[in-house]
Amino acid sequence: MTVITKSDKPLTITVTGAAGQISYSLLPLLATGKLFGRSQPVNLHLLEIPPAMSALNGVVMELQDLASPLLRNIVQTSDPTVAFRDADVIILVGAFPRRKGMARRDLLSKNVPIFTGHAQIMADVASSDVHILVVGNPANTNAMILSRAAPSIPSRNITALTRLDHNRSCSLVARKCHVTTSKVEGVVMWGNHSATQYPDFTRATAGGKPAIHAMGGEETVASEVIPFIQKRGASVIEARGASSAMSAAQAIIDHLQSWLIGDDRIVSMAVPSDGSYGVKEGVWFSFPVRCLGSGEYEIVTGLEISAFAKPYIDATADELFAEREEAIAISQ
Ligand code: NAX
Repeated sequence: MTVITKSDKPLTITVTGAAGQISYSLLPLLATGKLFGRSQPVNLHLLEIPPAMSALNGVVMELQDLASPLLRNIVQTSDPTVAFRDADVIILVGAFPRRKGMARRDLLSKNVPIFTGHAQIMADVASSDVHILVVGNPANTNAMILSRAAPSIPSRNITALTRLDHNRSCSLVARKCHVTTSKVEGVVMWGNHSATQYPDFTRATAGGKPAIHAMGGEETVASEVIPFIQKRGASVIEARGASSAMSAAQAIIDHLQSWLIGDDRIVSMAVPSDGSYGVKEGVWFSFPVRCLGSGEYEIVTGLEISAFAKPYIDATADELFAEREEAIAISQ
């Protein structure tokens, strides 16, 4: 994928759930070159459900009022065929929200048809080299369902967002070790974007020195630090009365920049498992990845998995396989 063109040809980015709160933080970043740089024009195709079209119209007015020279064409629509046509990059933010008291199966039963329907349309009308990021929850399993429903799209071109969890962990290390986040390396986010996610600080360094002692040692990491990260989303909701949006939007930009442009650092992305670390194929699992540029990546293999880490990785893999079974049963 040639994502940075020297020509004046705009890249087309489709965003679903475009009138929602993450998109409200994300769209200005896309429109002003924070993803592909200030010489790459973009078209924005914005998809919403019919009841949200009026709100979307307001968002579009604001996008126009940004007066960004990079923003060429804006399409606002409730028709996925229009939204996905010729898309180079698709960011799937729109999803049925989890309501109070809703079991995970209920959430899956609402989202499986949405992602299945979108997948088939994308396969037909998007660019032949489209790259798709799934954000809407349950993100890992939505990505799996999407891939099954659109076998003509290479599964490597479909990833799900765990970069927010990764960024939360890097920021925590930086705060504990009194360094800037640019000095933090080696954090890995394993597994599902859910409460079973495993933020792994085993190899984390701050300014080149192991961070684990400043984090309180293994016992404190287990009893306080890992739950702190796993519950961070819930803490934001409790404090703000709304879920993470600004940080989610930035994580989307970070994920896409690493994936599509390249990154020297090892980052975390949910990608189709290739069997690495004993995680069987069939689920989108967050692994440490090295992004090679132009949408190419490789899972970093050979990291030692300690006796401390293994039960966490197994638990989040088990959850993803259980979700996979439920989602497939719903789709049949
Ligand atoms: P909002 O409820 O503010 O926005 C979602 C928007 O999606 C709404 O405007 C809704 O009308 C639209 N929508 C619903 N069904 C649609 C469909 N079939 N086609 C197009 N649009 C549709 O939620 P927001 O806070 O923006 O969060 C969006 C999603 O991101 C949620 O599923 C949320 O759980 C998920 N998140 C995922 C994260 C991750 O790291 N993977 C972190 C942030 C966030 O929690």
